[in-house]
Amino acid sequence: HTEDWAYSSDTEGPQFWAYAHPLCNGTKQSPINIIMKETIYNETLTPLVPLNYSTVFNDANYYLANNGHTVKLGIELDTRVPIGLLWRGNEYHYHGLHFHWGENDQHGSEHYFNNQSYALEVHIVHYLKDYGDFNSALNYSDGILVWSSVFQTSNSSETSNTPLQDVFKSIDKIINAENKTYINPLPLSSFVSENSTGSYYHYEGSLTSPECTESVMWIVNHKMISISSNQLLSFRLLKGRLHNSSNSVWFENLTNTDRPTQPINGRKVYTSVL
Ligand code: SG4
Ligand code: ZN
Repeated sequence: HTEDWAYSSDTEGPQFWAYAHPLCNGTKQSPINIIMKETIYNETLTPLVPLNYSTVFNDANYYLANNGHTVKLGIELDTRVPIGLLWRGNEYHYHGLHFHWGENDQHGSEHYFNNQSYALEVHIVHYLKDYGDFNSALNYSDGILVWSSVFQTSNSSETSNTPLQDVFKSIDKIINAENKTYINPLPLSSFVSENSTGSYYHYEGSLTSPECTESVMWIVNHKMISISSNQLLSFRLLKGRLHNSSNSVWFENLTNTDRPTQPINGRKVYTSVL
């Protein structure tokens, strides 16, 4: 086994991650299947307060990059303006955003709702500002907050997602690992379902890829975002990194970039939705 990891492979897929990345065998892993009727209403789950989520930084460079494992959105900002959110008295700052998708519209999201996977999931990754930076925050059980939205497709053209059209049509330009392309500035709020700061599920878990660190406060929106089937097609053409195993070398097909759901191990899933 190598340090390298992949989503689909004989020797580097999710069932082998723990050999080189032992935290992936932990008891608070992500993603999970959210069974809605088993979630527990909790009145302390107050609405998230986004900071600069609607701001378009016209002076910044916004880009999409294929890092060999996912498509990532990066923002190159000159000035240090806080982008992030307030939640339960803590300030979390934006670290990055990426997607998980599947080979067809019925599969791809990492979190399941009532045993059902959906076409796409976006993760907006934040770290608790008081811990200094992303890497330091990984040392604390509440260090990272991932705000997640699941996308649902339909074949009707009315469901095409206009705010994200520019993002989706640029995926064609980053088919190979390490490709990068600049896109028009857009607000981060485009990646969150509308009016959803107050209705979400919350549980404590991990990063969903190696090192699988158990430091994530998960916030999974209740409301899904709509997207047309066509807008998803180019995700499925993406290529990952060059992988090596004992007797072969290959470019990973970057689809089904979802880790299987993990055991709940007695954890509680809370909801702000009455
Ligand atoms: C994927 O491996 C992404 O490539 C990583 O993003 C991401 O790490 C990692 O998943 C874990 O994040 O929200 N799915 S997750 O738990 O965003 C981070 C990048 O490396 C830190 C850009
Ligand atoms: Zn993710």
